Amino acid sequence: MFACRLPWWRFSATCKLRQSGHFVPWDSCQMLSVKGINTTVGQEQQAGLKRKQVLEDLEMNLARSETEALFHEQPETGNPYLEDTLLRSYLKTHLPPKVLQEVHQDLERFGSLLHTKIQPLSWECELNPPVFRQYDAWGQRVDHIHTCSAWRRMKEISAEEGLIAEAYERRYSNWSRLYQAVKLYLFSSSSGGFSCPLAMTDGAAKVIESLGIPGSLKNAFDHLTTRDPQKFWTSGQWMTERRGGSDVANGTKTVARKQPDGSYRLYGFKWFTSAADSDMTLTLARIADAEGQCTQGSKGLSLFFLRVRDEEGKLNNIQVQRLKDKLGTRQMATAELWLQGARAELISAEGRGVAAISNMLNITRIHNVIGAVASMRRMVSLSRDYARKRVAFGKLLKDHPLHMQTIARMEVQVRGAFLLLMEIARLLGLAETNLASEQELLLLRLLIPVAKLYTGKQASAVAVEAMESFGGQGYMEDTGLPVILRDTLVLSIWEGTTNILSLDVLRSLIKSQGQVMAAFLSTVQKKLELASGTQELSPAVQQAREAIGRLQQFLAGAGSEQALTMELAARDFSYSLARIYTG
Ligand code: UCC
Repeated sequence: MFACRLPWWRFSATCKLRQSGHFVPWDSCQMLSVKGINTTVGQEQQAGLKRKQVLEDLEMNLARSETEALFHEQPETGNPYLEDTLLRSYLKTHLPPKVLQEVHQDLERFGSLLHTKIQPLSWECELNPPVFRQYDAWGQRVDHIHTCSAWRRMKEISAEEGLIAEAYERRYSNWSRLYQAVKLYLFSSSSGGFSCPLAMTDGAAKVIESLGIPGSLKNAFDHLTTRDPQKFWTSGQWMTERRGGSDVANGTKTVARKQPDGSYRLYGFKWFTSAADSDMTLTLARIADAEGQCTQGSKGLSLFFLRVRDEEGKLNNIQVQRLKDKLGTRQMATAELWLQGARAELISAEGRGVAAISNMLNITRIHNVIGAVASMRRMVSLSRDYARKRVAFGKLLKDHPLHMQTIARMEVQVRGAFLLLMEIARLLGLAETNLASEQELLLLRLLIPVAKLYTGKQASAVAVEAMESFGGQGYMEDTGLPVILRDTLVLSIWEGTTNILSLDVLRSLIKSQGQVMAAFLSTVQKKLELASGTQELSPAVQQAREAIGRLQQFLAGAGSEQALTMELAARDFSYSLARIYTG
């Protein structure tokens, strides 16, 4: 017995039908009850057979058509570059015409590749996460992390597309960094998690470059920045130990022992080592003196370079304890590693490890912003496409004002975050080509933590909101939407949590004696002038300028009470800066 499924406005009139495997619409139920009255037995049998046939035909067609009507239209996106009108208009407004011409062609080609070839690989990475095999069949310890072919292909594509190389070749001078950021932004949500090793690879290249590419690191730098997929290396960033990843100064226990040849051997336990299949890494350790004693705190930390495996693929006195069981980013191997005398090279001045690795941190934090903006863009694009196709309450979702208001609000978030990202990439490009003014350098220092902390949080909120715009479908694993949400949730955690980044905003303020704020406000003022067409000082900026003077006095005389006030205000203050700038 099956109840007929009726349109919602006819809920009151259900009927029953025997011996049917399908839902039968209301009209055919009625037909059954009207026919078959006042007939002879023979006629009735014949009529019965006929009716049965008609009914079966009807049932089949109607049942099929009703089932078809139940299907949801799949949301789709096309070439992500061509579809991104804000990106294209940004490039048109900012890039010199010749650069724009070349970049446009490459991005159009890359966008098409992402849409047709790379996106399917990304799904393969999700379905085939890394597998760790500790022993071989004969009991030998092998510690092998097996990655899928799609993941390995991502590595080749990254080299071929110059996703790291572009920033260091500087073919477009100060615009190279922005161009690289745009390619990474397009790649990010189709990368199957490969953006993570790329972030660290970029950070490692940046550290080596900032050290002047010493002879011993030239080979590594060349591998990190090559376009040859056979030679391309990725790097890890092993900062987190068992005591956690935020308080690096107190949490790092790894000891470095100097060897007669000047190299070091590292002993310790690294708790989160992302992309553990990387070729090399940068890591922090404490150098032991002749008595085996180490300096504690930040001043005892130095920065080391090491190869993860030798030429034969044998681990560098490293044992893999296990892979992490993560909520998201499951495509990528994050491992716990024992360093048991790993051979390493000291690359910072002794005790300057944190300052040296901060170059890496700033790059990976920018990559975090790239990931956040890219994931928001993808979710909102899918949501918009769905709204054009999906009918509810008798009309397309796009014709429901409240639904569209919700999408429009998300779109505003993405656009603001995107422009903030472009601004940071533009400033970094200027800094790397020695074209940045003092003010631009200060602004860059402030905007990196501000953007990281703000967009990391935005991305999760937008992902949740966008997921809701698909109704129950958004919650279904095989739509791929939950993967985006899971992977987005890490963005406010890794590379410095929201609070740690808020304190970094304070650090930049204190270290510059408030000068980062002066740079911030005068830039905001210029932008307001440009937008309004008047040179008049906006009252808000005027007030803020006066506040800066007070802030500088405050910083100069800050005691423990003021420090507490500042710490408690740090997060809201940082959020405000992000909102003002994106506004
Ligand atoms: O743990 C992680 C993974 C999480 C797991 C997620 C799940 C796995 C997912 C895997 C998927 C792929 S990631 C690692 C996250 N950790 C961080 O990002 C570090 C967070 N902590 C910080 O950022 C702290 O603020 C520290 C470590 C920087 C604080 O260290 P110190 O030593 O206490 O800091 P100081 O003394 O203030 O700074 C030391 C020097 C100073 O320079 P000098 O000595 O010249 O004055 C600072 O100005 O470093 C400089 N410095 C910076 N310079 C510190 N930070 C910066 C900066 N951001 N930019 C420039």
